Amino acid sequence: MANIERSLVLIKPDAVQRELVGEVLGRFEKKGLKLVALKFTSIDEATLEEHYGHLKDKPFFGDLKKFMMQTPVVAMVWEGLGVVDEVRKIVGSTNPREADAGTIRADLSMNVPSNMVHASDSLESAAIEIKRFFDDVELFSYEKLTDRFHFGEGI
Ligand code: IDP
Ligand code: MG
Repeated sequence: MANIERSLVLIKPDAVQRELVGEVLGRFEKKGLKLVALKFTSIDEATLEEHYGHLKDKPFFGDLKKFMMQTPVVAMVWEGLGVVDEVRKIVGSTNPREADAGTIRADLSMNVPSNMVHASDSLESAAIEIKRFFDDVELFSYEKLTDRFHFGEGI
């Protein structure tokens, strides 16, 4: 089927601390995206330096790494039509105070780096990020009864 994509999402330590894991996960689930991988895992510094390599020269990089290592994170892969953009829409802009109401970041957070979630920003980065957090055997392909509503012709 055309345009079926996968995206990596991390539920960050602020959401874990604030007991909002279920709330965040539920927003993706309710949208009709398909969960294809899920784990609770801690991220080491070397992985963060890769994952946030584009920010390594920023003055907040040290704080960002410290924040991301405060607790384990929930790592997930979601699948769906145009899912990379859909997930970014549900997540909202990086700065929660500039994010649109209705997004996870606008509704549930106020600050950076503690903005609840990471989401892949392109198909290319999604492919790299999924490999960073999951082995092939941890990614599942399966049929769901709702696939006919959310995938393909939609009937
Ligand atoms: P994104 O998460 O929306 O893709 P990026 O620019 O890739 O945004 O930044 C990655 C993460 O780094 C953000 O989600 C946020 O947690 C943190 N971050 C971004 N800008 C700042 C900042 O100005 N101060 C502190 N943390 C920041
Ligand atoms: Mg980013």
